[in-house]
Parts: sequence; structure tokens; C-alpha cells
Amino acid sequence: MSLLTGATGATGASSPGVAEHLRLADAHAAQNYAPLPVVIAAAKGAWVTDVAGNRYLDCLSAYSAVNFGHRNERILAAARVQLDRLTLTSRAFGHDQFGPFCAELAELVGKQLVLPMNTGAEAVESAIKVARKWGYLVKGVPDGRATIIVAGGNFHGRTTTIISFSDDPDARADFGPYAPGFYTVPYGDAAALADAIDEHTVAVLLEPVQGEAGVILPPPGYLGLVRELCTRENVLFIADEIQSGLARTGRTLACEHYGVVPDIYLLGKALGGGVVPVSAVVADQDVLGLLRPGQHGSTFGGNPLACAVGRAVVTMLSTGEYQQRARHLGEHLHRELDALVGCGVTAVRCLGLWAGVDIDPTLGTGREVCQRLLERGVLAKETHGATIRLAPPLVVERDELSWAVAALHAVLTEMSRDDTTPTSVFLLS
Ligand code: IF1
Repeated sequence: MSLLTGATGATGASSPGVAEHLRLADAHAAQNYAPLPVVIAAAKGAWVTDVAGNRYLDCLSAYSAVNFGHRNERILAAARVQLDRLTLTSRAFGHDQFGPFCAELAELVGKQLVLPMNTGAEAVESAIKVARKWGYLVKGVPDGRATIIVAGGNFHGRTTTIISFSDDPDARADFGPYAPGFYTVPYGDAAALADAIDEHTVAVLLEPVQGEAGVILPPPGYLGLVRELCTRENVLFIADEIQSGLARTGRTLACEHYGVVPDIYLLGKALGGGVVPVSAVVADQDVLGLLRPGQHGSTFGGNPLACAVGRAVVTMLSTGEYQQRARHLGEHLHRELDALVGCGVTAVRCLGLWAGVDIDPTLGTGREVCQRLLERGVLAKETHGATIRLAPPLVVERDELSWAVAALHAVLTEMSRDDTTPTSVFLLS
């Protein structure tokens, strides 16, 4: 079946116009990314089109910020209505989208209060501030002594505080002095966490599923033990669902898979529908109720356009249709990826429509695989080393997933032939 209409997956850099775009970006932008050589000009649903008219299946979704598909009609409609009414007031004044957005998001998540922010990192930073304040005002930790425990392999954003507790050398190097008050324990090790908690610990901050680490799923029972430890030791459990949340894993929140309710949820990315930055800290009165006027804020946090888009996202999530799609299509994706184990793939981790695929490092790097996938019309991004993450928009179709996995199989077979070490061609059974 030809899934593709129009040209597909040419080597982007050679197409007319692409080279000029890449030259301008190289000449005038800070080089804090090394993007694949593709210049996207349009998108709809799960597909993007580059400046030369080549189409690609998006298997990154802007790191799960485009869960509902590029230019989702319901989200765009909500944005267009709001654009024609009111876009920004600051929170010095109220506006008619704010209360409804907070009420609807709180209900979706099952908490009482919402602190709307913009980026994921802002939500993480806001949660760190609120957890520390809770530690001093409620738990009785001596002022300035609050500590927060994080997991090795974490990714929570790029601010100077957040990279202070990153163990990724690229994210951390040369950005000191580093913020104090954070301790790192191995992800998945509840005993290490129990040993690390002391009278100054105010919170444990975890991704329920570690995205950038390679879609690392928690060991059975781990998150339940984290919940028990936090409850027993009077410590806040903060779940960073900025990448894992909002239907990506087949549930509204990844924590649901593990029967765990954290004290604080962090949301972002897809909360903005792939249109505007929207993030939020969501918790109950006993935590977020501690904030008083003047103690925290943001020019754009909770702005009318963001709230209108966020309301459309919450409404779409309230039916469960996207969660169901992610579950059912994710089962299909998982089955198809599992068939590649032993054919250039060494391991697959999958939860909903979110997969970490470990490539045999003797074949090449994740980056090389993604470069070759690009040439076959599939956009994907490596995490680290030889691991690629697949996170297509949840509107993707079953046969498109099969087509993308077939492209991965073809790439791995091609790389095995290119490889100097003698390996058999990967024939699917
Ligand atoms: C980049 C990674 C992913 C996140 C979680 C907070 C944030 C993120 C679990 C901060 C953001 C983004 C940031 C972007 C690429 C991407 C990323 F590769 F960096 F690590 F997804 F895995 N918590 N992740 O995943 O949210 O401030 O960006 O809105 O910085 O390169 P943000």
C-alpha cells in the first residue's frame, strides 16, 4: 500500500531551498541543537511536509507536545475564537477562560487546584518552590534546609536549577554554580530512596516513565513503594507527567497504570495542543493553597489564549478516545517492534503509543538510524547512544505505524549490509 502521496523522504539537504534554510539557521541561530537536515513547512495530523514538498510521518510529535495531531481542528477552532476575542491580560486581572480552565483541568486530574504556567521547566521550577514552602510551613523543616530527591537518568528541563540535578553531562557542564538541595538516587531503587529520605526531605521528583532516558518503565511495584515511602515519611511525591501525560501512554496520566496518585502532577507539552506553550502544577489545597499573592507568578501563565486551548485539550481528553487509541495502537506498535528484536533491535520498551527502541550498537548510532529513517519518510529522534524514541501523534493510523516499522526494518537491514562485521540479513519470520 502506498501510504504516501507526493514525494517522500528525499535527502532533505539536497532539495532546493532546504540548503538555504539550513545555511541561514547555521549562520544566525545559536547551535544548541543539531537538527536532522529537514526543513518542515506544513503539517496536518501525523504528517509533515518539507519546503521541497516531501512528506514525512512524524514519530516524535515535538517530544509528545503534538499528541492530538498537527493543527488539530478542534484545538485550532478554540484558538481562532479566542484570538478574535482576547489573548493576554496578565493575572493582574481576571479573564473569562481562567476559572473554567483551572476547574476543568483540576477535575480531569482529580486534584483541587491548578497553578498555570507556560513551559514544562517553569512547572518543574514552580513545584520545587511550592514543595520547599510546604516543607517550611507545614512539615517544619528548618528554613533553607529543604532537600528534594530525584532519580538518575532524569530529564526535567534546562534551567540552572533543574540542570543542577541532571546527570547528563551535556545538559549540565559549564553551567555552574549548581543549585544545592538535591540528591540523586537510582531510578527504580526503592531501597535507595528509603535510605536517602531524611528529616529535611520535602519531596521526591520523578518521571513515572523516564522519557529522555529512553522510555524507561518503572520496575513492577516501584511507584507504589515510592507512594508508600512518601506517605510514611511525610514527603511530597511530585510526578513529572510533562512528557508521559495526557493520553500518550494510553491513560490520561501515566501514574494510572501503576495505581498511584502523587501529591503533585506536573503537566505541559500536549496541554498546549501543539499550538501554544501551556503547563501546570496540579495539586490539592494543602499544597498549592500555601501560595499567597505576590509569592509566585508569570506574565503569560494562565493567559486567555492558553486557557482556551487548554480547555479544548481537557475536553478532548475527557471522552477517553485518545487514551483508547494510544492503548490499542500502542499494542500494535509494540507487536511490530518486538518482531524486530534480533533483527538489529536489542530491546523494545512500549507503553501506549510511546516506545524506546534499543538498536544493536554494532550497526550504528541512534542518530544514524534516524538519518536513514528520514530518507525513508519517517521522522524520529534518538534519545542517547543507540536508542530511538517513537512517539507519533495519537491520530496516527494502524497501517502508518506498520509502514514506519517496516522502514525501520529496512534501515537496519541496510545498515547490517553496510556493516563490516559479518551479520546475516535480518529476515522477519
Ligand atoms: C529540549 C529532551 C524530551 C520533559 C519532562 C520537563 C520538561 C521536558 C519529562 C521541560 C522537556 C523536551 C525539552 C527539549 C527536548 C525534550 C526532551 F530531549 F530534552 F529530554 F522530551 F525528552 N519534564 N523535554 O521531557 O519542558 O521546558 O521543554 O517545556 O530541551 O531539548 P519544557
